[in-house]
Amino acid sequence: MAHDLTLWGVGTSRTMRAHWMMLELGLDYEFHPIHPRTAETQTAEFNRLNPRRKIPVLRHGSFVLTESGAIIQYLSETFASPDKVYVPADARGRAALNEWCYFVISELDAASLYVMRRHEGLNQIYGEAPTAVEAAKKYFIRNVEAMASRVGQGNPHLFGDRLSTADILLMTCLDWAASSELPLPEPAARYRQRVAQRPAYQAAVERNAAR
Ligand SMILES: N[C@@H](CCC(=O)N[C@@H](CS)C(=O)NCC(=O)O)C(=O)O
Repeated sequence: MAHDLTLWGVGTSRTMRAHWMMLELGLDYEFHPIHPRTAETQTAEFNRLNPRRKIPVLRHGSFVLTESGAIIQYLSETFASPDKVYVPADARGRAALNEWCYFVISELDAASLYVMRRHEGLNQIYGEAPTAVEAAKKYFIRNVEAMASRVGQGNPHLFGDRLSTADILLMTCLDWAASSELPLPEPAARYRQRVAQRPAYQAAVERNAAR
């Protein structure tokens, strides 16, 4: 492995983000196809990597990083060549990119989709909360509708011709929403279809399904 990169985790929207960025950047990496809440995330070795016992986890040499958003940002900045992934050099460019990233991670992922996941699919751990689930669904729909006018105005991606960390975050949330049967406004559905044509996206879907 030229870059000594190792990734732990498969099978979820958050692990998909890390595989996808690796493949967009053409990186060769070792990966451990471990799933959440399994014996593999409870070992002493994994606990040293991430005491929260969550995936994904990236190791680059001796540097260990958790949090899918931080992982893809680190990879994009460390390995990007300008033709592959959009990485702005100036403060306003970075701020505009961060605006999207923080919006997707906080409003679409943490405050909406993850609330639904915790209290529907994982209710044996986090408890039943039908009112919170209903409110999270409505909150997701409201936020996606509000952002829909800003996707795909003549551009294939959020920031023009090139893919960015924000696209990977948004796309994985739109896929997550679609698999939860949440309605997507037309511009968001078209954006999703367009981005899904990328070969690295398709390769990442396959890798993220590894057992
Ligand atoms: N904010 C974290 C969330 C990581 C996370 O919750 N990962 C899930 C799989 S998608 C997990 O490992 N869950 C294990 C658990 O809940 O104990 C990220 O984006 O990486």
